[in-house]
Amino acid sequence: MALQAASLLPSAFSLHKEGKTSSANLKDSSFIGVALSCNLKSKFTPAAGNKELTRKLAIVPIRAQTAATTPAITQSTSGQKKTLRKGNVIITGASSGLGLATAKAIGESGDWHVIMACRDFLKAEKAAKSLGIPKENYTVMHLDLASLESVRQFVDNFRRSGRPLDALVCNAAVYLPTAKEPTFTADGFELSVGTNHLGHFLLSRLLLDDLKQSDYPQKRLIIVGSITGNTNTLAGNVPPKANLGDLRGLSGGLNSLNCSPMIDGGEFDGAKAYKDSKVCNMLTMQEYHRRFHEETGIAFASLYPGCIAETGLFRNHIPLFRTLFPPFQKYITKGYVSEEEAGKRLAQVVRDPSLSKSGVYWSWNSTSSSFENQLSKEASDAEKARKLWEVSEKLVGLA
Ligand code: LMG
Ligand code: NDP
Ligand code: PMR
Repeated sequence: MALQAASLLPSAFSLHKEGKTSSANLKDSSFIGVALSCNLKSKFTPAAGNKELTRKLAIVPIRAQTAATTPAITQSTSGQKKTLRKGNVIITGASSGLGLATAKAIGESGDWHVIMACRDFLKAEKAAKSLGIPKENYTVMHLDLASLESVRQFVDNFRRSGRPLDALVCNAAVYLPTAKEPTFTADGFELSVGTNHLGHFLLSRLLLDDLKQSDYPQKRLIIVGSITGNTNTLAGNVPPKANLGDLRGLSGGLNSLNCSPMIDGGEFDGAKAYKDSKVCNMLTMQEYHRRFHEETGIAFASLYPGCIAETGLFRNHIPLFRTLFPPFQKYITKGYVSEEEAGKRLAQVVRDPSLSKSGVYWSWNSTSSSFENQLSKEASDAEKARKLWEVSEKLVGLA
């Protein structure tokens, strides 16, 4: 299954983990300052004395607490329509599932242009056509998040298109629950965290300048999170649980050569790697908020759109799971949501004026009203978010 996943990605390669560092002998390193056992540690030691950073970190607390409902989706979006120019939104992974449903919800309205950033150009084109998204309302552009080079090329291509950027949705993800061995991105990062977190980290950092330059009244950067990364929920307590530990595996490059492919330095576990990547997504959103919201006015948000139990996300799970999971979510947990409904929810976070608050992790209740949800202790740990930001910057070549 690991090889099968890798073969979906032309630029990915597979490696076995003979050289993997045992997690046991790494357990004593401290989180702050990260005393790493991996031989890559010197490359990833955060720069000392960054005063500018310290200053920015001191401002704007996260306001993602509970309560405050907003009206249901269908009543909300109209308002400013006629007076605004067409908005432009990039959605990664818009060739299926949530991303595609969001592209449809936004693309059929006529007041937004959707840039579908996808690794499989033809699949995305076909999907957009078959859903009847009007041609003039979308463009498919190639983006493989499992390659930093591809991310940079995508940003260049987008800039050459001359479009302003008003919203960015980091949606794409892979989930490899049955993989026995890790697979890797073109740059040698474990595939789930490399794609879901690091690819998006570089993409969003590069596109932040474009968002800043937009003259659109509401500019947004959205990173899709999930309940399964939040250990303050039942779903987040299904083993294996997310846990980034002290980030020693990430600091070592997640490459399995001299370091663990897991963020916390442990044994490879595909389901955990996915959940860890979602924690990274939610931490990254908050770090963006702390660093850039006040200065730029951009609203940074994350969300859990509900359990969309039939998407391609589960393509690598065992057939029994794929059969039982949808009825389990529909009738037992009642967490199930259709792709269409989830797409409308994410579309709200992109363009609904009532969801313009920054630093929020949005969720929806059973009547489809949005509310500001509470993140788990780890997923709202500001110190971990800062550390994650700094290590990620180095891994993607930004620092
Ligand atoms: C880990 O296991 C794996 O180790 C890891 O590799 C990765 O895959 C990870 O998160 C993904 O999962 C965790 C998981 C594996 O184990 C558990 O969660 C432990 C508990 C499992 C116990 C399952 C019992 C479920 C009880 C729910 C209530 C049952 C009510 C039955 C009603 C029947 C009505 C006819 O677990 C799995 O992979 C198992 C798959 C679980 C999927 C959902 C389970 C559905 C349970 C049945 C619901 C049926 C719904 C209606 C359809 C009827 C068909 C019988
Ligand atoms: P899908 O598998 O349907 O969609 C994932 C998308 O990501 C696909 O378009 C896929 O492309 C794309 N993708 C994967 N790898 C890459 C890559 N290297 N470069 C570019 N694109 C890539 O899953 P979902 O729609 O369910 O997932 C979308 C988001 O929703 C994810 O962030 C997931 O974590 C989140 N989520 C999903 C939940 C659910 O219940 N399904 C619940 C909570 C959150 P391709 O079509 O080519 O495979
Ligand atoms: Mg979960 C209210 C309960 C609830 C919700 C909302 C989800 C969402 N799950 C819940 C409960 C349970 N799940 C329970 C009680 C079990 C044990 C039977 C269970 C199991 C389970 C498995 C094996 N659930 C899963 C898996 C997966 O492989 C999925 C996963 O972890 O993907 C990372 C998954 C999910 N459950 C969810 C959601 C939204 C997912 C998948 C998507 C995601 O987080 O992105």
